[in-house]
Amino acid sequence: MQVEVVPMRVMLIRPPAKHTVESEVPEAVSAENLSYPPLALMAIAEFLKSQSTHEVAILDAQLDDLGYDELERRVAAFKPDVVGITAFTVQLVDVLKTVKAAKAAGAKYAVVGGPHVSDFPRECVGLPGVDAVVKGEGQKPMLDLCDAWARGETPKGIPGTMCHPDDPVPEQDVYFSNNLDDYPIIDRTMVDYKRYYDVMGEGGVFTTLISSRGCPYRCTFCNTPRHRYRVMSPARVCEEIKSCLDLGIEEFYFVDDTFNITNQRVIDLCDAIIERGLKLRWTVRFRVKGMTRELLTKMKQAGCHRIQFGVEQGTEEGLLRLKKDVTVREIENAFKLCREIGIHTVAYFMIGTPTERSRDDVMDTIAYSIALDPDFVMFNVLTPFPGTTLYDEGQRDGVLDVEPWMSFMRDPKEDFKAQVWDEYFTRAELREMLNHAYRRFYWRPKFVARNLTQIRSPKDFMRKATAGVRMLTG
Ligand code: B12
Ligand code: SF4
Repeated sequence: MQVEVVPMRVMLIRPPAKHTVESEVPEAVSAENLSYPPLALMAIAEFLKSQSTHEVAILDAQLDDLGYDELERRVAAFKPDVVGITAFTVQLVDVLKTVKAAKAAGAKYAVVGGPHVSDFPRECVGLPGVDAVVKGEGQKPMLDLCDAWARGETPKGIPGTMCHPDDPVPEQDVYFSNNLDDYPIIDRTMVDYKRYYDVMGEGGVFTTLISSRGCPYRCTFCNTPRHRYRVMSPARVCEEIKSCLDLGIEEFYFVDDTFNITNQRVIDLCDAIIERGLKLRWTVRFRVKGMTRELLTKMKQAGCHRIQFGVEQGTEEGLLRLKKDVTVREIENAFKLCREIGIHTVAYFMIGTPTERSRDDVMDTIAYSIALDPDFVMFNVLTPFPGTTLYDEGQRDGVLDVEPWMSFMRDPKEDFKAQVWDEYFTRAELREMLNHAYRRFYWRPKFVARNLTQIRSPKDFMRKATAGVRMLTG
C-alpha cells in the first residue's frame, strides 16, 4: 500500500539575539554580529528544496531585531509544521524562547541544530519543546526528519539525529556526500540578501560562503569538529561565486574554519577565479603558517583584499600553551608580507590566557598587537567553552567550575555568565584590560589616518565611523 506523503511546511529560524551569554565580548563587536547572512539555514533550505517538495522559508529574527511577540506572529503567518532553529551555545536562552514562541504559534515539531547541538546533543534534546536535534551537518538529517513526519511516522534511528535523551548519541556526523560539490548552490535571494554587510568591507553587497569543512589542527580553545577535512572543488566554488556576482553581490567572506590547510588548494582556487575572469573582493580566515610571497600575490590577483589571522598571543610560551602550532616568527612574516603585497589584515588576540600572569604580560600582548601593525584588531577575553581542550584543562587544574555550564545546558537561564580564565585576574580586571586594549589600538593617529585614506564612499564612511565610535566608547 502506498503511504500518503503530505509535504511539510518548514520554517528555518535564526533566533533573536536578546539574551546572548555574557562572555566579555565588547558591545562594539557584538553589535556587528548581526550583519552576516544565516548561511547554515540557507544551506539546509536549498537542500530541502532540491531534494523534496517541502515548502521552506527562512526567518532571520536577528536581521530585523524581532521581539518574541513579532516572531510568534511571523511564524503563525507561515503556519509551519516544522521549525528548525540554529543554535550557538551562547544563544541557548533565545533558542528555547524561540521554540516556545514557535510552538505557541502552532508549529507541530521543533528541531534544533548547529554548533551547540554538535557539542551537547543529549542535553539539548532534553530541553522543553524540542522534538529532535541534529548533530553535525544538518541537510540530510533534516530532510529525513521532515520526510518521516510527512509520512506520518515517528522518526526513529535517523542517522545524525536524536529525538529523546535516551537515544544513542550519533557517533559520526552525517554527510549528504563526501564530496562537498554535491550540495546544491545556495540561492541567495531566499533571504533579503542586500541587507547583509561587512563592517570592515567596502560597503558592497556582501555574503558568506564555505568551501571546506573541518580543521585538522588542535588549538586548545577551539571546538571545531575534528571530523574529516573536506574541500569543495575550485570549479564548484567559482560556480557559487558566479551565481552571487550575477545578483550584484561583490564582497565575499569564506567562513571555512581555516582556508589554507594547504597552499596548493588556495592557489588552485585563485587560478580558477582568475581564469574565469571573476571580479570580486573576498576575505578569509587563515593560519599564519606557510605564508609565501607567491601565495599572497596570487590571492591579491584573484581579489583577496583582507585576511583574518587568529594570532592570539605574541610569545612562544603563549602559543605553545594554546597548541597553536605556529611561531612568533611565522606570525611576523605573515603580517609583513601582507603589508608589502597590499592585503589588509585582521589580527585576533586573546586576553587573559593561562600564560598572562600579570598586568604587564597583558600589556605586552597589547603592545605586540600594535607592533604587528594589522589594519584591524579584535581582542577577546579568553572564555573556555565546553567541548574545548582548555575547558577540560581548566576543570582538571581547578581553575574552572564546570557545574554552572552544565546546569546552563540543561536549564538555560538569562543571568548565566560564562566563566573566564580567572586564575590570575578577576572578571572586572579582564574587562578593564579589554577596553584598554581597544582604546590603545584604535585611538592612534596612525590608525585613524590610514582608515581615512581607505574610505570609498559616504556610506562606507558612516559605517566605519559608527563602528569606530562604538569601539572607542564600548
Ligand atoms: C561566521 C561565524 C561567526 C559570525 C556570524 C555568526 C552568525 N550569526 O552567522 C560572527 C563573527 C558574528 C560570529 C560570532 C561568534 N561566534 Co562564530 N563562527 C562563525 C563561523 C566561522 C562560520 C559559521 C557558518 O556560517 N558556517 C557555515 C555553515 C554552513 O555551517 P554551520 O554553521 O556549521 O551549519 C551546519 C551545521 O551546524 C548544521 N546546522 C546549523 N544550524 C542548524 C539548524 C538546524 C535546524 C539543523 C537541522 C542543522 C543546523 O547544519 C549546517 C549546514 O551543514 C563558525 C565556524 C564555522 N566554520 O562554521 C564560527 C562558530 C559558529 N562561532 C563560534 C563562536 C563561539 C562564536 C562567538 C561566541 C565568539 C565570541 N566569543 O564572540 C560569537 C557569538 C555570536 C553570537 N552572538 O551568537 C563557534 C560556536 C561554538 C558553539 N558551540 O556555539 C564556532 C563553531 C567557531 C568555533 N569552532 O569555535 N561567528
Ligand atoms: S583555531 Fe583555527 S586552526 Fe585552530 S583548531 Fe580551530 S579552526 Fe583549526
